[in-house]
Amino acid sequence: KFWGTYRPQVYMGMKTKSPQSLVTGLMWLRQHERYQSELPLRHTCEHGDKLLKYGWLAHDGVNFGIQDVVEQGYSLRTSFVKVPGGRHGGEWTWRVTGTQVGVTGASPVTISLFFYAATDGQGKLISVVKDTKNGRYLTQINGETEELGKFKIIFPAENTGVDTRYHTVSTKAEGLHKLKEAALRKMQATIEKSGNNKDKVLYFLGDSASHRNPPGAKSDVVFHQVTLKLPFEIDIIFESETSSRKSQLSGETFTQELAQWKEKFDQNFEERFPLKDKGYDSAKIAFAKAMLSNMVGGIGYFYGHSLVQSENQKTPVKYWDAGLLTAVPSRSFFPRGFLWDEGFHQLLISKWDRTISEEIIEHWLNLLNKDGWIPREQILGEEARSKVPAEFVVQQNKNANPPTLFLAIESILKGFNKDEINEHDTRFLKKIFPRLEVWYKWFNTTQVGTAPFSYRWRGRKEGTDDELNPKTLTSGLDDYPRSSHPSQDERHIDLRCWMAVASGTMAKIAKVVDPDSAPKFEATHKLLTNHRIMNELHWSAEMGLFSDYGNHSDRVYLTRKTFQPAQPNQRPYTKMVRIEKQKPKLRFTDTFGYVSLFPFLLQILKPDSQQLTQILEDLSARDLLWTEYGLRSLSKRDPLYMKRNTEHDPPYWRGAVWINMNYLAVRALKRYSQPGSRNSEKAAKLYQELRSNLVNNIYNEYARSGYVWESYNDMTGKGQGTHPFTGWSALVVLMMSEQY
Ligand code: 6A9
Repeated sequence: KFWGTYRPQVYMGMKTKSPQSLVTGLMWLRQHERYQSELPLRHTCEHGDKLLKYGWLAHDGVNFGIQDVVEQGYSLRTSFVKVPGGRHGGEWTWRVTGTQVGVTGASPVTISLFFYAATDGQGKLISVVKDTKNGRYLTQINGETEELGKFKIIFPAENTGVDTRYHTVSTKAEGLHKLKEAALRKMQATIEKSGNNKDKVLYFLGDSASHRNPPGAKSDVVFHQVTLKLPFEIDIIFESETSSRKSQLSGETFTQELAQWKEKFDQNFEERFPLKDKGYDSAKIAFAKAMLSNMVGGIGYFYGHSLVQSENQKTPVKYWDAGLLTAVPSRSFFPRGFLWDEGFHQLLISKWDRTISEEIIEHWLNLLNKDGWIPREQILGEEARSKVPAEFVVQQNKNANPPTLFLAIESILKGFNKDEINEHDTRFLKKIFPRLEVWYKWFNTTQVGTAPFSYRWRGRKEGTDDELNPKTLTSGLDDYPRSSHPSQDERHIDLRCWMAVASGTMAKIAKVVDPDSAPKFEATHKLLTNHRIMNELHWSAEMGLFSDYGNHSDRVYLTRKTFQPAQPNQRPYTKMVRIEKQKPKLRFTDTFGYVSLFPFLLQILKPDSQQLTQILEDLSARDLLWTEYGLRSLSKRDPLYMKRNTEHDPPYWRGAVWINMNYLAVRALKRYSQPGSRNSEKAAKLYQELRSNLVNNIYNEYARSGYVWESYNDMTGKGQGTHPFTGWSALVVLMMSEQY
């Protein structure tokens, strides 16, 4: 697992799991195109590229992958196979296959592919170039880096059609976040005849280009430009000097090895997710395979440091440099690690390949600081930072995020052999336990509320009338309504439930690795799952729902007000501000939505409890949370349902259907449908309906739009927000296979 597609932010790229890794990648453009100011050169995954679809169809996280990238009029298939061996992390071959799609008889499209290799501050790359009648042809790159030793990247000539043109350039870039700029600097438009037309085409024309290398650049980059007509098939081979492989992995050998891996993948998939047995047709199974593959193929390796603000410092300080292997929520819009997303990701990944999950969990836990805190959003390295607006970069060291890694660990524990925990399992638990303990303690000291056994998310803005309801980014549910006036007296039911889960899992692990400490976790678990205490703190008897508590008024509104700046010569301006038509007071917030479901979602309620009966009844009410597309986040009858938070801030968790929460709901319904309780029949019925609503809608939207989405519209079922979002929305695979 040294080499991998650990650059999920680009359409196709590979690097090694090491700091200052050599990176390889692909850019492309369609020639003879009319374009305005922005050149249609594809590189990082962008909404603005408007691709019809892209993503892995098959990817096992280790050995191979097959991805389709579909553009208007043509598609590219990028596949790779890795080969272990040698002393430097193995070798690989990529294949790019171009196909024309759409109208038959249309004149063939001309594509330029730009393969590149780039260093990140260490190592060297030497181009081996041959001048041919088709241009300057880069036959191979000879390179060397600390961790790869000597290697070759070979560009075989087999697929040279008569019309194929070659160009190459060796250049420099300011860093890995500036590779596209480095390419564009060296590219020149020339006029070329094609048929009767004279068109603009873009080639590397060496040093006649107007721009020179930037000073002080730290990346060496070599580009291999191949310009050819569709259809085509091209291989690129990475060979290590220390490998012992006899035949080159290309051509027919590659075709065969790829087919073998694909077959194995299909078998493994069927074994782990038996979807045929569940009655799914081949289209839905292919969809599920793509979901898993994008989750696994979206794993990235990032290296760098967070910027952290603590109370003790005037300005943010650097966290230490560290590497992070992590799945990402979205390759296009947030290609980086998010703490609570990761727990959901690992629920799926651990069922595919437990060793990958274990490694990722260990990586995350290594980011704990001495206090026991893990930053919520991991923006590591220049490439990651280049995608984030400055105001989002700094992480606050008082801010939490749900400890969902416990869900993933719990799910991994379930897979253990109960009678005899083997050496591997014990080693894993021993490794993570001390870190989990510090993390758990951090929550139990910094995130507790004033009332005994209560918890409170930090990081809400106090004393502001800028927002309709001050956000709780830390909870992961951003603008989901909490008490209108944040204060010390608040208590949050979702955080309390997360801690109930955490204490339960801690107790289970402790029993294996540190039995003496188990009773204290068990005691906490007992307290946090005690119905009487939970009801006292959070059950709003008047409304019949679990609720947050705090200083709250539900009669708050945004209105436009005019302000006169201090300087008399400046013009008055207007702004939306919050006004209250009723003073806040300490009370239950009585909001019905995802947060009120937590004792059910995290299965803290006893199967026979009256509260569960109430929740199940409310779940199916169509004017509250139930929709044909899944459960919406906030009751349609809530005063803040689909309300903007500021004039610039549209509703996010105020109505939309989110898949992580729906996965927990489906999972809980399955558990509560076990016969023997008075709630089981109702739960069983809801389980079937909710599961099929979700699976059908996510699948239909994928078929319609080509993508999986961040959330789904509660009125139309349409995907919305960022895409592809094969983070937690990919949990649909577990719903299909009924693995919880
Ligand atoms: C904004 C914009 C190019 C928001 O999936 C990641 C998180 C979730 O953890 C959270 O629960 N998302 C959810 O409410 C996306 C957060 C993106 C923040 C970055 C910067 C990038 O501009």
